Amino acid sequence: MPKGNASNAELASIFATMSQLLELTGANRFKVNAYSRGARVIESRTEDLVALALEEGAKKKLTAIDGIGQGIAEAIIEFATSEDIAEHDELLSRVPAGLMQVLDIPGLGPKTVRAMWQEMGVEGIADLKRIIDDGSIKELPRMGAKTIENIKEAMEFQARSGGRTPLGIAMPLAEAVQEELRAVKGVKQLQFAGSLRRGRETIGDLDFLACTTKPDDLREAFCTMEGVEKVLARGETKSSVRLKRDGLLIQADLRIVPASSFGAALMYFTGSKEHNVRLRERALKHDLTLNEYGLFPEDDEDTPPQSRGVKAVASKDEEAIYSALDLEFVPPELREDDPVEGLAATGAGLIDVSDIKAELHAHTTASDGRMSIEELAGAAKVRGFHTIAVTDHSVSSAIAGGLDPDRLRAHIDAVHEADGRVKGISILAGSEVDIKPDGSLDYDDDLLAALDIVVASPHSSLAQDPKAATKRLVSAIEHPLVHILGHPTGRLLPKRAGLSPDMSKLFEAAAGSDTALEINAHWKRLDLRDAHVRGALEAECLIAIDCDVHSEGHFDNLRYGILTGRRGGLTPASCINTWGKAKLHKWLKSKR
Ligand code: DGT
Ligand code: CA
Ligand code: CA
Ligand code: ZN
Repeated sequence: MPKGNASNAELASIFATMSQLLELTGANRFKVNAYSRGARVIESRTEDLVALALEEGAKKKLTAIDGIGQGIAEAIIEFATSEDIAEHDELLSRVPAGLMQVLDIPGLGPKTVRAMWQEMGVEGIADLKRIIDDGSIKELPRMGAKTIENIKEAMEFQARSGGRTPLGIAMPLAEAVQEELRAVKGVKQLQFAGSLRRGRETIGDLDFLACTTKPDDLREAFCTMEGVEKVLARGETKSSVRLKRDGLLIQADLRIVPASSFGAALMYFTGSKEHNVRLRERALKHDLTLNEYGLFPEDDEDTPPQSRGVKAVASKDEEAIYSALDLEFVPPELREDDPVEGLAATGAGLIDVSDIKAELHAHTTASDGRMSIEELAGAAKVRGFHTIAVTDHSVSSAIAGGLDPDRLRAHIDAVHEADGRVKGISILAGSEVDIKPDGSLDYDDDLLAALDIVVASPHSSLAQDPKAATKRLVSAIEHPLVHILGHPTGRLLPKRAGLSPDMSKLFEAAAGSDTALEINAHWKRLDLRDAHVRGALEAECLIAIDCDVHSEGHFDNLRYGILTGRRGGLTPASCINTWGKAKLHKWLKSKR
């Protein structure tokens, strides 16, 4: 598919990115410089190079331009004809996406960022913040107090550029604020609402609701709490602040409402807008009117009922309002669309964090994880899991320390040996095996058959065209030795879209071959995403929710995977991680 409307600027930015990626991966200077020069040259040209690349004798015409060599000319032609550059995809798959944000911090060059990544395991802003906070950043060369101070300043500045905040960043921040404000004298109720309560994958702003006997105190606490950079509004019922914490800049609203209408306000400000609209329509059909103060009898007056002392039919809690509308309670995660349909399909018995009994996608120090087999097993045991699967990377993921067949054989023995030694949890020998662009797997069948569990995931060529991506993923799903398709699209929030296969074909294949589809719980992935989960369930697929553990903290991302599952209507029965040990192991063995 020719990319007819791509501009020189777009092309230039790809080459500039590639140059940075090359530098981060430690490529030689010549190539790094050639690409960055190429980017500048491309940007400065007035003729349309993408169009030129589709002409007869394109290569000759392109290399005739000073600053464009063979390699770059070929890449431009590849871009013009196929819409992507394989080398670009390959580089993107090797470098953690968060690292580019670190590189974007003013004053941080590729050399320093590479050292942070390779020597301290920094993969994004949160990691950088961690090594600054615990002081380990000082171990890097030329890292004095002044430099560190500058980096901190710059991180805050970068965060200002804004955009929507990933769920996994917004949630801990909102919970911290919630806890602080609940401790303020007079506060009876305080709860975040909005998209965060609905568990959306990204969050625009934070919405808090409160009931208090001392509104002045709460307003004061809100407007002066840690990190408030600017008070945008400070009214009777609504205050707004710009909040800056941990390098993140986000707006937060606080609404103080009467205790008698807390439920109605919580419902209104949880949204979504669409859900509210449906509820109001439904109210009208019942001769009722619904607003943020309550559900009232409809009487055709212009003045709102609450200001005329009209008694609400329901207002104090959400349950009562749904019930007065003849609806079951709709969990916030399902409040995106029609309340009746949404609920009728899946309202009761949605999955919960406490249902999860196994982690089936985890890495150790054998590839790019931070924990040994024993440490991983210990962390899983603490969480009450009956099973942990060790699934290190396969040989193609070289940058992630992927195991060649000999190392994998030794690793299988080490895992089985640990399983015999460690009591109270079952440790499975597995692999996160790369699905190559053509759909073949990274190990031969004999080796795969020696594994207790196989998670097959795409890591490279993630800009592949949809048809090829569908074929690739379907063949992995249908491979008789594969148990789980890991992070099916390979997307990374917020920027990398990942593969866009025909999902219905994937669902059909997965249901037909009894292969589970993963919800990767890392907040950067959430892949399957909510809508995909719903589709998969409609096709009667099995779902796995896994944390893709690389370090102990990753286990805590489980809640984001659960929220995503709930948004898709997931119940425990369809999620293999909730099954008892005997059932899970029997299912695993059915593919051996
Ligand atoms: P966000 O912040 O962009 O991630 O998304 P939300 O859903 O948190 O939206 P936000 O913060 O603009 O408003 C919070 C909730 O308030 C929203 O989900 C529904 C409710 N709401 C806000 N504005 C309107 C409106 O104009 N009509 C209705 N029906 N509801 C609204
Ligand atoms: Ca919001
Ligand atoms: Ca808001
Ligand atoms: Zn993984």
